[in-house]
Amino acid sequence: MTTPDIQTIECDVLIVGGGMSGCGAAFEANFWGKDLRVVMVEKAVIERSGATGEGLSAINCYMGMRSGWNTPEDFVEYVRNDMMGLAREDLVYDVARHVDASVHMWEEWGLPIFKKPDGSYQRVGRWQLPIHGESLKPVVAEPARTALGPDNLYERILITHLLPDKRDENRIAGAIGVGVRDGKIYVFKARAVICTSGGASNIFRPRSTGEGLGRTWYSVFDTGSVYGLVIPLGAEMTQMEHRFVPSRFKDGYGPIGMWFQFFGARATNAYGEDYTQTRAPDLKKWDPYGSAVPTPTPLRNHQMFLDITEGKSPIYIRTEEAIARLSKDDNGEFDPEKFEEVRSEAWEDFLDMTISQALMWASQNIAPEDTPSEIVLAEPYIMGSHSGEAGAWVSGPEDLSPPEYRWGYNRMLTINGLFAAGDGVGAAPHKFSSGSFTEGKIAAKAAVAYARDVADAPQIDEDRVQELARDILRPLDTFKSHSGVSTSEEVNPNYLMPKQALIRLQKIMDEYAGGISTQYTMNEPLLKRGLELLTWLRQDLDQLAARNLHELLRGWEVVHRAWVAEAHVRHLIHRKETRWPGYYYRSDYPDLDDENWRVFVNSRFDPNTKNWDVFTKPYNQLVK
Ligand code: SFD
Ligand code: AMP
Repeated sequence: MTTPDIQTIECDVLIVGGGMSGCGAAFEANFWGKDLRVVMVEKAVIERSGATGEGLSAINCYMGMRSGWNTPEDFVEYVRNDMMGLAREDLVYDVARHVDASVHMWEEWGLPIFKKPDGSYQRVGRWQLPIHGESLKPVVAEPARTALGPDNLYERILITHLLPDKRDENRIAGAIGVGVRDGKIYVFKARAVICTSGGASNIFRPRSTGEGLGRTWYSVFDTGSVYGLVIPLGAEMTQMEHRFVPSRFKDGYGPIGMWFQFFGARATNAYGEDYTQTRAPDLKKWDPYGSAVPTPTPLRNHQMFLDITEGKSPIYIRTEEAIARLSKDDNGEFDPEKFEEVRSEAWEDFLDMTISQALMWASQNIAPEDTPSEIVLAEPYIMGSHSGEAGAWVSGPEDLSPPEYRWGYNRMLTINGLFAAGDGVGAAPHKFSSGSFTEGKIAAKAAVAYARDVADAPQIDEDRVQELARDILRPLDTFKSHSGVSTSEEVNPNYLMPKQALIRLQKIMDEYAGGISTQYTMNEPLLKRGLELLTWLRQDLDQLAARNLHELLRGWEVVHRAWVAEAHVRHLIHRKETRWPGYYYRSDYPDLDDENWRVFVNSRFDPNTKNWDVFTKPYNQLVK
């Protein structure tokens, strides 16, 4: 048995994850808590970690208040419709009123934003700004690194568990994890913890297989840790049944927003029909949301879905039409200079953000000015910052939240001293990069206040730490003890490898919880059977084996993903309606039921009894 080498770090505020919201939290915590020790722990290196590590080509959440473009009220209305009636309006408003300042700060830090000749920002759609965003993450990470200082940033350490206080299990005391370079166990003791460790890709079997395995839309490094850390501690969750099914360029997963809104492209089916036109009558059934402008994201998917299931694939995004239109001068004549500009913007859109899509174009001889590209509906992602709203149930801001949405500090979970932001916060979607960073700032200000207010220092149960340390390293021991009984290291009756566990998880979710192979469709018996299979998978995860520290990291990532999967299925079972067609379909409850189900579905896993409680919380309309 490996003897754990344990190092303990004490601090006031601990930030778990250095992505978009973690960097916002670090910057802000330093501002309000100059006299406090603020520590960040990150499993990778913050200049390229998380969803924006590859870069982005647009900032998708910007109000433009100084230009009179939008108000926070407008944004709440948009988000409410896009979520088909269900969002925490206090949280959405809170992000909206602060997000522009974050974007202006990024520009000061060096982020190039597309400008018009008069110096004003160009726009993509109503809320989006085009950027030269390949280096967005380093631009945002550098001030966070500086704010923390060299002694307070712990990189290449994967947090596996959060730690409750020894005297009060409803209070946070820190976190524990493993160094993925040195194999040491790190224990962080903190008065307040902000969990910002990201949403979940690869819960469902992805469309990519074989040579493309590992390519997904959301970052493969977003392993649902923000949920996998807070659920086992007993935090209340909300809207975990919600998922985001993005329509994306086929096989490279290139985003479509810039194409639809900046380049003004259409999508047509194999027979040249525009499904947004031909399927307009199909939206009626989903009123009042079917008539909303713009059409909510799930319903845009639903229209495409209807064409696909009627056998009208492939669906093409008409890049060639859009480029031809944008390459004309004021007299409607072809303008070679304009053409070159648009063509380079088209390539930059992917080279900035989804490089593999540019590679797909190159490998398939696609010149976007000549050839349309296929788009498809991808596998589901569980997340809270994009067009998905899964996450923790958090306390809202004091000036906006009704009593049932407020029990303490802003963005604090139902565990005292534990905060979240970005993908971690539920029912507050459409934050994207800029809103996640902003929410990190909001959470950090409150966490600093909590760390100051809480009288006594946190206490960690040392026996529990020893036990967890052994558990964390166990996959290495399991491998050492049992490898050799079979010819292949990867096939062994005594253990399963992280990759095998991941594929098993994805197969269960795909087939029983509405993935791509079941056309996003499910019913209660299927979900219950899936839950049974997940329970057995969860049992087998105790037998994970790891040949090295890399596989140890992958193993714990699967454990976090399995928590996400279980929460997702339990919530899906509870909501007896189809609220988001295009994201999923309940064949046993095929209709939207606003009368009974315009409520949040919440849950809590009890760490003592190991039971789940799933229940509803009221929706409160704050913006008329
Ligand atoms: O085109 C642990 N996003 C977009 N946002 C935009 O503003 N514009 C876009 O253009 C967007 N698009 C887009 C986006 C993402 C991706 C991958 C693509 C395209 C291809 C969304 C945003 O990126 C997203 O909303 C935010 O980044 C969310 O922020 P946050 O902080 O919730 O998550 P993160 O940034 O992934 O950071 C998580 C961090 O945690 C680390 N981590 N560290 C320690 N221990 C553990 N156990 C950990 N687990 C995770 C991670 O390494 C990471 O640093 S488009 O599609 O619309
Ligand atoms: P995407 O690139 O698909 O992630 O989209 C980026 C942003 O643009 C998100 O806020 C989307 O909801 C929005 N968006 C994408 N396509 C459309 C569309 N056809 N109409 C309105 N909004 C869109």
